[in-house]
Amino acid sequence: MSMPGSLGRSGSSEGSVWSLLMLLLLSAVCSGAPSQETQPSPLQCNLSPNSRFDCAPEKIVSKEECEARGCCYSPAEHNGNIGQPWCFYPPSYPSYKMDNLTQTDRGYSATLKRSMGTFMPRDIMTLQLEVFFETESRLHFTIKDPAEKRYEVPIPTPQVHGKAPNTLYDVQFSCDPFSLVVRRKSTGQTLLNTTLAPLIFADQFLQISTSLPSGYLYGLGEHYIALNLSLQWNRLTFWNRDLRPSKDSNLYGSHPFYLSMEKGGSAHGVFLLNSNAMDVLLQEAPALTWRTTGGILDFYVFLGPEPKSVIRQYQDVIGYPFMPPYWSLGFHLCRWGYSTSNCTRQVVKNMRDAKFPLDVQWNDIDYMDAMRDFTYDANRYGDFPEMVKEFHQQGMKYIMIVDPAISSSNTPGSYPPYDDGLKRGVFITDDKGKPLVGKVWPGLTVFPDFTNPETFSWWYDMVTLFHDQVPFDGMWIDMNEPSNFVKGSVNGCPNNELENPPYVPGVVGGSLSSTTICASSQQHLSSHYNLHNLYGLSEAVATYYALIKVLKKRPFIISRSTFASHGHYAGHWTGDVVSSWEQLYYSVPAILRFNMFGVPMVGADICGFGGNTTEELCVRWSQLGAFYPFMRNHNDQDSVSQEPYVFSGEAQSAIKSALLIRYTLLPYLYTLFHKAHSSGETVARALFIEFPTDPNTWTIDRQFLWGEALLITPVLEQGKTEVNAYLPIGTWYAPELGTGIESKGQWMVLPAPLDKINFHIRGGYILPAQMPGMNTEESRKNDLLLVVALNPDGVARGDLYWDDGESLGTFERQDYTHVLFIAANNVLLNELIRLNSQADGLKLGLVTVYGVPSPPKKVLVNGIASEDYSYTLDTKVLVIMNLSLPIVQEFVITWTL
Ligand code: MIG
Repeated sequence: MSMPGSLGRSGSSEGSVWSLLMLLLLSAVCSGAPSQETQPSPLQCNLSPNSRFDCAPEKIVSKEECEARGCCYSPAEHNGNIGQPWCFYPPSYPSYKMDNLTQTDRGYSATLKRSMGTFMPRDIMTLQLEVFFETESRLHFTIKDPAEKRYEVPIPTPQVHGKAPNTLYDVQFSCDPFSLVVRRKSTGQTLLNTTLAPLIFADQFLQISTSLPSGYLYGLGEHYIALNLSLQWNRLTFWNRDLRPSKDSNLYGSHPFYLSMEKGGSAHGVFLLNSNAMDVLLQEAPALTWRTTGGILDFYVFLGPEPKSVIRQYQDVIGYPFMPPYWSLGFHLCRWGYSTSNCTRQVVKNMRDAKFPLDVQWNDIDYMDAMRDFTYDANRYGDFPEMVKEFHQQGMKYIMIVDPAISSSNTPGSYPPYDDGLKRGVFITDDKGKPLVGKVWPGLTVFPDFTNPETFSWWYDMVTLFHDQVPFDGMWIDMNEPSNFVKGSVNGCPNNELENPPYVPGVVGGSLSSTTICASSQQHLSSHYNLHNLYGLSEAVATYYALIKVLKKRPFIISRSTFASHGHYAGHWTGDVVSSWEQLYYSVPAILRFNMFGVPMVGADICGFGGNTTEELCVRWSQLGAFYPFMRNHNDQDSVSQEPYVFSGEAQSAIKSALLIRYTLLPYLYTLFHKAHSSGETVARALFIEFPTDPNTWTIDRQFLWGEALLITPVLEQGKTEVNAYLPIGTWYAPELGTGIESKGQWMVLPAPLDKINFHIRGGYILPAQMPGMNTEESRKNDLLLVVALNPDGVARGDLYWDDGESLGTFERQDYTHVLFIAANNVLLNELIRLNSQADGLKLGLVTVYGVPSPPKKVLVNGIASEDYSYTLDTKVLVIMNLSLPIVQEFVITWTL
């Protein structure tokens, strides 16, 4: 059914009649002159503070300057990080007028014209609007300069022909001033409404504002901020930067995507595909303003309606996450300052001796010869290759750091990465066309331009040559904002419009070249001004393709800098977090946000990177970190040691128990990563995503879920031995208690002594688990365990995804095993969805059933009575042992009550 206002249908006669009517209506509006032009009236300046949009975004203006712009002036007190604007647009401020709205085979197209310029230089007076009804739940629209091609973000997006026959949205336009309104048909809720403030589209300043349906807004990373974003005059800046996580700062990555909750628990998302330096302004109207400094306006709107669908629909555009190797879900250990290979060996040995699981040992820049990429120090790391091979023999993997900046001050002929790169023209150039020279760890450096195809093949060659010597398993790419120890370059930057744009977003340092290279430096695809925010992504993509060819196995890459679509290629760690309780807490919203961005492989440096940790902090951080999708303890060179084995016996056993819980749950975690890879699900999941109809969950960011079935409640404060937990509606089993808690959605205080991380299993779910080992090579051979958490009806379901854990494209080639587990009516059975030989040796050893109301009279395994079980009356837990059931064969386990 076409609803009034819908322009979404053209197929049925009803649709076309309606569209025709709308067109008539629109043209009528467009030809009529608006009242304020026929009769000039005094400015309407009596707008409520929340409805004021900044008319002086680029500088502080006086009353006179403000009024000369045709704007209203009213000084106010400062609150929030930017405060309400003193100079703001009156409703009559000139904007674009829409003409020639026509139907196309993909949606609509129209011309937007402005007759008067703004206060910004080089307004583009005529624009082209294209609206694409791409899918039922995805609307796409662009606003561009029809006369001159402008920079567009070079990431692959779906190419859709034709127009979705039915849509969850409708779009309405008004002509003068131009605005666009997107509504959800089912509820009539307005999702996007650009009427609130004028559209500005100047060469280096593009601004569009929209209303929001509620104050519940998420996303817009990377920032050091709570999960639910504050709308109190908040400014979020996007310009990738090497900066330890701190408030009101642009950090390492840019993800211009938000998710907004609507009344009733529906959600929608908006993605602005634009990589220029950008600010997003939030105010309590509630409203959001995008301000970007170049490119085009390229918007996607995702209608959900569930938050989960919004996130999947976003990933339909940017790409689903890569499938990680199984070993990468184990524990990773790193530190800056392992000065020799023997020192690194000793760390591994200490871990073994103290019986901590460890899958991946890492090295920081210490291994390098004079801190140069693709070299190793002949004295301190002379037996580097042997060290890595030894780790492999112990069932472990190895990862080392690589920085993008290439040392440029070597004797010619002595350092191939530079000599070869120079010959092949792979470096970013300055205004004279010469490689731009900055300074990073090795001293003078140049910066590879990963938007150049030649750089891809040069990078592949360097990675290959190094891997021929040192058989590493993955790469850690740091400093790729790109970070630079000098501003711009050793010669500074030229004075031009790219270095000093008319509007500089709220970047730390006040200048685009602060801690990075000159904005006007030149890359293959465009200026660095346009491409800066893609530097880390482009390095990740080059590294991904290099590793596929070199390893012929799944690449594993952890990158500091990221942009939308990063998760398709690599993971992320949250950079130089400080060892503090505050940073411990903020790591939770950070991890949850990256999961919403399609980067599920994410973690913070456990125990903190900068500064000295304490034993208590490190224990709590390890407990939380055991539930980061990416679990790595990493430390700065000057801080006190924080490897698990340096602490007291009590602390060590607390950390060990958290690690063993993680290792036990790895089959579940791996299955979640498969779901992320195959269908865009989140791994670490915010509560509101799973329970969107419960508004209590909308602000929770001190707890989170793994998938649907595991609720994690870490201690995030010093000295606490209790923790507040919200249990959403349902049954929740704490493993040590057994008995389920029936919650209607309520807060509880849980005991949380130092040796305990609280987690709950959700009734109705079955988790695949496995006996832990000292690494995943060991654990993958152990017996499987099933944790069956019955709901009040005695029902539960779950599944296991299994493959060889490292080959490329196992899912795509269908070379995997997928088994469903179903419990109902006192029967547990499996259903074999797909089998491959990898799961052949895998046996189910033990089943734990939570929520069995009374003692079983007998237990049958495949029809044969078994005595190998125990039942505990006060916990209502049934444990069935010594099973030895091949997972690739059907089984039936029955308990008769
Ligand atoms: O300028 O390689 O965020 O994890 O230990 C510092 C040394 C460079 C920053 C990374 C950090 C790493 C450090 N690096």
